Amino acid sequence: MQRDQQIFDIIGQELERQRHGIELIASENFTSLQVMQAMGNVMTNKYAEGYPGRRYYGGCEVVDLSEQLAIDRAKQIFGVEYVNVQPHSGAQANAAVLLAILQAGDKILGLDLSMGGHLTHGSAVNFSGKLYQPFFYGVNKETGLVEYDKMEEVALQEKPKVIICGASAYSRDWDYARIRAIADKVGAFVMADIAHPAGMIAKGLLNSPFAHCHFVTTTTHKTLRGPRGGMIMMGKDFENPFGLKTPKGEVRLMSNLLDMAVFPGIQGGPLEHVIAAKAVSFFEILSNDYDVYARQMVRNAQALSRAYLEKGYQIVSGGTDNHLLLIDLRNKNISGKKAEQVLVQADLTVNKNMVPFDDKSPFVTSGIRVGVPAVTTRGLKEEHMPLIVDWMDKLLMDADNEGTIKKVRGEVNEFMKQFPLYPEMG
Ligand code: DSN
Repeated sequence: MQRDQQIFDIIGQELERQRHGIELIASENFTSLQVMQAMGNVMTNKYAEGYPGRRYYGGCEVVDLSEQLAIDRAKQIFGVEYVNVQPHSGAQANAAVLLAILQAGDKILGLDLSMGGHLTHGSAVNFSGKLYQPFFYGVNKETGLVEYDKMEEVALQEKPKVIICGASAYSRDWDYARIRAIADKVGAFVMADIAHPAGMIAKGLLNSPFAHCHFVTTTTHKTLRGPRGGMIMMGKDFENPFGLKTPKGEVRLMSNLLDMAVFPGIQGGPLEHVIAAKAVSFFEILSNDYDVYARQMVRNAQALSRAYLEKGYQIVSGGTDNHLLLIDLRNKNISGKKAEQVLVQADLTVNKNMVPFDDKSPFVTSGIRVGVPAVTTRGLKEEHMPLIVDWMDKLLMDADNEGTIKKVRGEVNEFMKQFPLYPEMG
């Protein structure tokens, strides 16, 4: 077969882009080389619908080993009883949990997307807002903190079947015990989506959701630094409350319902090559190196936060407990869209983001979201965070000056040479 040089050249360009820039998108990271190597393997050739030991195809005895290893390692990391490593993404993981516990039209309660929530927590443009009836809680206008009183008020009024906590742009920890107490008052399940802070939770640096939330979902590629994918967990399995039984009359456990919701509910064949790479990343998370990494992420985020505050930037909630910051640019007279554009031109990659009570559209926004998982993997430490803020401030305060953009881009590219990325790739 002739080599497809065109696409490999494009992949090479992406490698160079990642090497030269400062990656500050809070949901991105750089996997290890061995995670990537495991992802590009012969298991992509294998159909394995079903689960280890109970598949719908022959020849699954080897992929069973790697999927079981991924499950066992994830159980060890989080100290949980149930793990499903097959969801192709965090959105799929959330879809499977909702499919397992809800009927069409049921009420769900999540954090408003415009306040930091996620599309799959009830947004009108997503399956979660179309199939189910969504209600929302938000954050306080003054403090930027989740309003648990409002969550309780809406829960008592609407009696949702599930309360969803977790966010895409919220820099503070969650009170899972309080959420469970609210859910118990109305007989709701609790689903925690820890896609963003999972890495810190894995190492005990943030509150653990597992004792309080019935279901916990995550992605594997953000702070967990694995391949792109999703995962569902339960601290403890339990008898399904819907009275569903097997054909032999045995009561199905919740784990059976979740497995069935992933396959055949919403997915077909699992991506066994990606599951092998998930297993590798879990192996890495169990190491001391990852412990050091997780702690450095928190230190870097806090150093970044201090540097922004010193330059007069407004951080929603005033700071961070995790790996990200949401910056409200309204006092700096620049939109999120314009900020993203000028920063990206200088190889500082961020994403524009709505801030709570934003008066601009999601296409323009008043803020940017900034995160440290990727720069921490590159090896940047606390002392480097003020440098990043200095460059950003120069760009944002002089956004139409091509000369400033060119100068900062040159400095950024030169600076990042100290932090090699995938040197093995040449
Ligand atoms: N796209 C993810 C993020 O950037 O946070 C959420 O799905």
